Amino acid sequence: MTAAANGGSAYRPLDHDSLRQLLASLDEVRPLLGGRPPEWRVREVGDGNLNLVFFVTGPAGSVCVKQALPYVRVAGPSWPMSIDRAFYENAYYQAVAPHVGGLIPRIYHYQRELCCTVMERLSPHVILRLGLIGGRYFPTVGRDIGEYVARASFFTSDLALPFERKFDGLALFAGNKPLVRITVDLVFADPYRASDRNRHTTPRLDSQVAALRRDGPLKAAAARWGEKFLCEAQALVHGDLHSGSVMVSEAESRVIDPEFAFYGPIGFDLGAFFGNLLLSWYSQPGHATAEDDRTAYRRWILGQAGVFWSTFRERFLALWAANATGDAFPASLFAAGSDAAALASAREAYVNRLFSDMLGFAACKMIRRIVGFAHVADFETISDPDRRADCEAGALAMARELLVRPEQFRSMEEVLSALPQVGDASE
Ligand code: SR1
Ligand code: MG
Repeated sequence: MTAAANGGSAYRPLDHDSLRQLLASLDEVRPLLGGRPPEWRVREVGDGNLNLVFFVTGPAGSVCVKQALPYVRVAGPSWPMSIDRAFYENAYYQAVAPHVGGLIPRIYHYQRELCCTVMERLSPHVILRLGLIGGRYFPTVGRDIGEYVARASFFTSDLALPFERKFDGLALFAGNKPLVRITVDLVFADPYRASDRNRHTTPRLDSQVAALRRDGPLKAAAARWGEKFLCEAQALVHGDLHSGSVMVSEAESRVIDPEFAFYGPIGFDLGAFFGNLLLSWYSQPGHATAEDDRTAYRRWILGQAGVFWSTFRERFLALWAANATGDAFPASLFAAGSDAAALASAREAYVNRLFSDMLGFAACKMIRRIVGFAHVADFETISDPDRRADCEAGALAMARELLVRPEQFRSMEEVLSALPQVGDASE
């Protein structure tokens, strides 16, 4: 039994009627919907890999309900999956809520036996990934997510916490093993070996994928990042912070879906977001039309990637300067004015390591979305397979550079200037 074990017997997947009944029993939710339960319109809208997601609308408003299924939704019951992930998602939201303000949805109710969460229905927000495919502009997203990762990771790290509290968090989230297992297999192992779960755009990418699975230096680099993922319990991380886990409007952004949460490297969250921006950038030629070749849009994506990193860096350092309350780098060691330079340089070194970590994890995330089990709509919605393969091949080549020649990339400028110029044959 884990700390999260839900007892099991009361669990059942929700349907429209049982969901209405559940919501009708919740004093905090009924007024949000208004009217009477038979008037509430229920729609199942989940399009992710794992869960059921419902929108429920009444005369007064609507809510979103997410329920964990006892299997991987996209695979079906042949791939069982722990429903305790809803517990960890809720525990993560609780842990970061005091620090991230309005950057997560409001949680109205968590129902432990049913493994479901009733939360704010975000509107007019859309999933960032879909917005990027549509070529839409979200002016605050890079800044918002940079701020989010800085706050959520700093305040759960040893830089801010006494180790006893950090150890409590470690012990709690250590139970989220089945979700960490997914990442260990699907991100750091399967893409580099034969697995029935893998697929790629065939036959166009056959030779590139075969080469990748014979590429010793690439596999060793990916394995080193896999080891870091398991070994470096730096902070409580979201664990799956791709562009499908961010909802955006033109005015703001919210982070959703933290069911993969665990204590891991901060760079894993940074890399998930950054890597998915790069995937979007590589996919853009596949979404070009006669009216919009997406050149300007690609520039905007890279601009957001830059803002994301610079906001994270600046905010993380500022939080550290103002809240050095943890057992790592204790403030009492650096109390004298003469210690300031050494401390500043240690802090710079810390964030520089996070930059390298972001790039390594981003590369692993890019590769798994092209040759592994779970692909991304950025590429999957490009219907011409030749066009799709061209976009994917470019992303794979860049990911390989990031993994095998990391010394080339000490700054965001160096990363962005390594991207093929628009119009390049190598693009
Ligand atoms: C079996 S779940 C596949 C993927 O979906 C989630 O979004 C995670 O990224 C996971 O690896
Ligand atoms: Mg998810």
